Amino acid sequence: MTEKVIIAGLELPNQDMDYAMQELAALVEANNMEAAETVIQKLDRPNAATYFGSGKVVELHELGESINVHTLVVNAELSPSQIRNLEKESKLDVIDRTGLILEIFANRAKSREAKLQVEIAKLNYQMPRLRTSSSQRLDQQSAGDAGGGYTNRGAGETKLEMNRRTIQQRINNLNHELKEMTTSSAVQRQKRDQTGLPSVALVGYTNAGKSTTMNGLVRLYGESDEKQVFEKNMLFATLDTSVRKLTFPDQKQLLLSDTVGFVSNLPHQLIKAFRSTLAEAAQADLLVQVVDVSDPHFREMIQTTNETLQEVGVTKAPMIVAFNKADVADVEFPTLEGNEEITYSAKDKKSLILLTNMIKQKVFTGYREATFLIPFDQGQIVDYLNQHTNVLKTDYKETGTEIVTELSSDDYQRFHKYLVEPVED
Ligand SMILES: Nc1nc2c(ncn2[C@@H]2O[C@H](COP(=O)(O)OP(=O)(O)OP(=O)(O)O)[C@@H](O)[C@H]2O)c(=O)[nH]1
Ligand SMILES: [Mg+2]
Repeated sequence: MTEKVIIAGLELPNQDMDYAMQELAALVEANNMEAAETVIQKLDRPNAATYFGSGKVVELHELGESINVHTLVVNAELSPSQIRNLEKESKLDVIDRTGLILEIFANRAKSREAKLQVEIAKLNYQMPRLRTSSSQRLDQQSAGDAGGGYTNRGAGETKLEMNRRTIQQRINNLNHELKEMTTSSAVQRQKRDQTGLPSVALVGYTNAGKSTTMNGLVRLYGESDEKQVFEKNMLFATLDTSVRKLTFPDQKQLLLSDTVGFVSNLPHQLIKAFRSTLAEAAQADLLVQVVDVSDPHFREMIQTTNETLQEVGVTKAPMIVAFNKADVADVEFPTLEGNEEITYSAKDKKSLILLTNMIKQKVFTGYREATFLIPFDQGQIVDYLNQHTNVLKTDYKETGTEIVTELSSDDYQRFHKYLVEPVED
């Protein structure tokens, strides 16, 4: 059964509260809970002790009693003492926005790498929130995670200190393990780089349609045994980066990766933890920012995505902005705006082909047509050209096989000595 909760936020000056609370409700849903009531308080600044003003706290308590709800989700990151005070006075379990997102990530993480990253983020969040009294939600959870080494039963300050040390030690160990893993994935990345294939990363706000776009492209150009990635109408469906190889009819190939989605105010602990995974995106030759153009707030989402990319250090890669879900946005599609923007639907084949052409134009630069004469005893070169380049014509001459083909400048250099009428660079 999904747990019913109350969601609450402060309307501070200059805030689009409807949007913020809608998004919080979607996050709550992504954590298998349901927002039964929404409470908003207008204030100039948060109350230092309880975040909400005292009248509102009483109201929250009464509301909880009357609808029999025991959990309050707050649309901000609260200080440890604010959570403590608010819990005490509202008699509700309090989850702040950061804690909520961390819980979602913890439930979704599948790969060892994602699990490690989420656990480090969670421990970093919990550390200042450890306390000696009461058995609160977070203490219970952390006890489970770390093998029960630090439940708090009011044993006093020394126990608390010890718990902090245990957690710090665990964070260090996990970081170490993660670093080793990242090193090996960096090695893998290097291996892929050596294949010389360009890489393209799908990035963007959560639920924009990155995975659907990836699956559509893989269906068209992927290897036949390539698995589909998980796509679903919920926030943070994807936590692990997946990479797929695409091969186009002209034999050109590239590596496409699907990445974790972003959300406004993504907890800094998570950004830090996911930095290494997202570094994958930083290595890409091209970013495709997928945007849900059917969402009235798509402009804010683009802004958040750009800011988050900056935060994780992805600043230099060229980017295409791909306005997705045009089929439900009442706009014409597929259409191009210059060679930097496309309006499309990830569920429409014509759209995907247009997007592909756009991507290809950006990443396959330096390709040229050339004619080679390959001696008959160099059959392996003929095989290579047939498999990896866009062969336009083959003729059998007395001295060898003549091949007219379109190929990358690397391959061009490689087979330079077999060129017929070599062209000066
Ligand atoms: N109508 C319509 N729905 C789409 C389109 N593209 C994706 N969707 C739906 O949007 C929802 C989210 O799609 P995903 O591909 O999982 O989104 P994502 O960007 O990978 O999301 P995260 O992994 O959570 O970051 C799914 O229900 C998709 O079926 C589209 O072009 N049109
Ligand atoms: Mg996804």
